[in-house]
Amino acid sequence: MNYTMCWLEYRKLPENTISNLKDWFSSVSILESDASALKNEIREFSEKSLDITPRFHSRPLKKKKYIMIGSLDSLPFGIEEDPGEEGFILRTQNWNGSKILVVTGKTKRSLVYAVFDLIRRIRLGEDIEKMNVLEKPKAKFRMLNHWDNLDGSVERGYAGNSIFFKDNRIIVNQRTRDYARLLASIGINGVVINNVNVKKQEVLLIEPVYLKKLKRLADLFREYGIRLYLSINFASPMYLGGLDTADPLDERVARWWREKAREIYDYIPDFGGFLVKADSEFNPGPHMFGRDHAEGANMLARALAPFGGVVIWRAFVYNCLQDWRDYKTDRARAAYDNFKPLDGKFDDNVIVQIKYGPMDFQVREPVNPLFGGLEKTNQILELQITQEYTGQQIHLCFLGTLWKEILEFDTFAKGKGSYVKRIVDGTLFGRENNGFAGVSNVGDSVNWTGHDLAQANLYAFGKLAWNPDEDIEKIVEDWIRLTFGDDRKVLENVSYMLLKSHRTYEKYTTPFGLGWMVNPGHHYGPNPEGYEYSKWGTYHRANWEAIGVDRTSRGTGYTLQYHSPWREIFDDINTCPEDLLLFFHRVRYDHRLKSGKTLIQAMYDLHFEGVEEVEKFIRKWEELKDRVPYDVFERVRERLHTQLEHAKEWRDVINTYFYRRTGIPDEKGRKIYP
Ligand code: BDP
Repeated sequence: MNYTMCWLEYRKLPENTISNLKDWFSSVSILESDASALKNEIREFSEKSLDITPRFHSRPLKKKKYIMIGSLDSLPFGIEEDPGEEGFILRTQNWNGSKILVVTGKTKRSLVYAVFDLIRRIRLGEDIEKMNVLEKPKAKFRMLNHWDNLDGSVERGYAGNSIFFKDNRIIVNQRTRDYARLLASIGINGVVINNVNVKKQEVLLIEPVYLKKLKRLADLFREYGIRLYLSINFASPMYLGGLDTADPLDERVARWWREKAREIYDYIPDFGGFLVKADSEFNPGPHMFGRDHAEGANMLARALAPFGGVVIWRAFVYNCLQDWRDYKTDRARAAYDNFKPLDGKFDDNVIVQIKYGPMDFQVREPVNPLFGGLEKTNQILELQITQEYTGQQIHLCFLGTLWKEILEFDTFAKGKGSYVKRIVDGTLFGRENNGFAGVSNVGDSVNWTGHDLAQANLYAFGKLAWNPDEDIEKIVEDWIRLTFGDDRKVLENVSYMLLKSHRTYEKYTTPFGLGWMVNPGHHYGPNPEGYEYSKWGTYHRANWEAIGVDRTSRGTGYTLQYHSPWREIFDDINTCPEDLLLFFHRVRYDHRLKSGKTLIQAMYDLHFEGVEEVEKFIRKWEELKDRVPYDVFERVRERLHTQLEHAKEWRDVINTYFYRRTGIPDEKGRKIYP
């Protein structure tokens, strides 16, 4: 094996812990047939962490202490609580003269989750004798989206090549299994393996040549409770079926999709469904045929419905060639303008997948007003785990803190308490088919994520999707301890770095909700006007006296897409949260912030501060030499140094830009341009 196992790296536990656990793990009774994934995991853990090889039995035992694993139906006694379809119970109790740790749930998938959770708890030091856990995931869909191309490249991938594709072939190997283990251990239950941009030459993925191998992949995923999904090209009936249209209301098109669905399900009976990027950034969609998104999505949904599949339809729809001369055009409005009128028109097995903000995964954006705007539509919150605009896994940027803020945002859709997390878990509007999607940050690099510490983003995504109420500090702490062991110093320093890193990145790049000052195309590194005069533009319209787009009711009207009191709060420059000030308002550089500083001075200060914080991260990391594995230490250290260099570049380019625009010098007399 030439890659690490991230938080599943089972290291030997301390001797006293081992002696307490040996009895429990030496014989394990598994009342399920076909439990190889469970057995493998228990064996792997026991051998590596406890130095024993467990024996498996298919019946209850006569033994003082042991672990009994089985679905609720298979247990020789009743259990009152209802763990739901995917939840589980871990409980130590007396039964039939033995002390047993019962590991149970309703479904195969729930048992997988239970076993991973048991191992996790033990590794974190929980007492097996006192185990009493009932866990249920809050949201039904907990998915990863891979933007992997069939040729093996990964769109916006910063961790090497695809783990699923190489030279137009599908890979199924030990690494695929290990990936499934990683995902199951954090509760992910669905994976879209191919890019949302399905190029013409990639439509073949839903043809038998590929379905045979996809079946093998799906079989492997299934052992870990993961369903396979595919991105499709809306015009497939034209490319593959020889039709002259892909009009969703044309019966020939609908029939083609019905037959295609049947064919796919013949190979993969529990196929999850389709992810569709339609009428967006040159991808075909129903608009091409004069139909709307609901008509497009429902047609596909009806083809999948007989087999239990879903259509996940992305709300990332905007005019990417907007006319930048037109002051009224505002990309921020696009998702809401496109989808709000369709609320209630989607079938039950359609889910609209919405990016967290109205633009495109900037370092900070307001929460997309479709959350709270849509009441009668299933919704998935789309987050970007891959760090496209947040440092491309060269910069340390832990995103869990940002995601937590998004989830805790109160939309006021049904009055106070209408949090985003209650929308995505389905409870606010009483919807079942809701959840989370994260654009994966994984590739075939040795550590899966390029930056070793970016593994924390993947981990935190899964944990928040399972339970958005969990404290982000706790998630970080667990990840560090599972990954690096129990060294206090490591815990202290790494959690300091992770929890601060997003703010730090924001400070030296684009604070105040500005976003976008990146190099066009690849999106790395500073370029203050990179998108300013571009057809793909998103504009800040800086001149000598002010910057920002007026998105208030007096401007583009974007604030009106929010419920009260947000529309009023965002509308007023005095109440608008300052970290989103330039998203909502056009602001003079001499505008006084709450701190008493002018906007321009705060801009300078934040950029200097951001760089100083990176310097501090480096000091914190240096202290961990010999406390974390040598190769990890070196890899992270190297990236931190690159980050520092690039953070300085950001600071200098952005500060110089503002200095030259305004002619206002830094009050503190620091050197602004190199
Ligand atoms: C943008 C990416 C682009 C994706 C697009 C999307 O730059 O590569 O195709 O989002 O989400 O962030 O469809």
